[in-house]
Amino acid sequence: MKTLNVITSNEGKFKEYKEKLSKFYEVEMLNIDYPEIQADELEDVVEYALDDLKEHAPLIIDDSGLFVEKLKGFPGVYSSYVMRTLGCDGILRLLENYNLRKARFECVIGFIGEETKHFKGVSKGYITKKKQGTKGFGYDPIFRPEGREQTYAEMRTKEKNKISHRGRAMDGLLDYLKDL
Ligand code: ITT
Repeated sequence: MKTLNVITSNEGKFKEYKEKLSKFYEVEMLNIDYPEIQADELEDVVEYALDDLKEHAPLIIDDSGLFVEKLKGFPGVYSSYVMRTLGCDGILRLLENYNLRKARFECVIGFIGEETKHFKGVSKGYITKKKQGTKGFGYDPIFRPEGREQTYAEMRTKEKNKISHRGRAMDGLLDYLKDL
């Protein structure tokens, strides 16, 4: 079985990649630093980083973010910093006075195999009024996907992967790989 390196520092992301891709690949986590530029679009961050990582191919990197409508897309590309500083509680506080709580998660996978590709996945949903659930990672306890009663933190990895931004981006990747 071919090895696919997932370059990330985030164990939660890796668990999701492993759940969905290990049928097809030996999925390995490589926690190595790569340059992350500050850009308006996740795609640009991924594009820049890939250049530095070619020696580890075949590989994927993942840049994701939570975009809250009432906050004009914040934290978006700043999601990592905001998680470390304000956390889920900070987002809940910023939305304290709002009933309209639409948000979306975006994930861009950068892939280097025979060629370099991007795959994007989006999941729409809502920020809950309080934290719910203990599974998952990051903003999962405060994000309820559209059409569901549970937050991502109340779902098993397999269930989240069926509908999530990352799961959808992985569907694009798998679709591409099956045609090679
Ligand atoms: P990398 O090493 O892969 O870059 P990271 O945790 O810094 O790991 P990102 O910059 O892509 O990853 O993620 C931005 C923030 O959004 C970070 O705090 C994540 O925990 C959070 N996040 C990303 N995907 C998420 C998901 O599926 N559910 C909840 N939070 C998520």
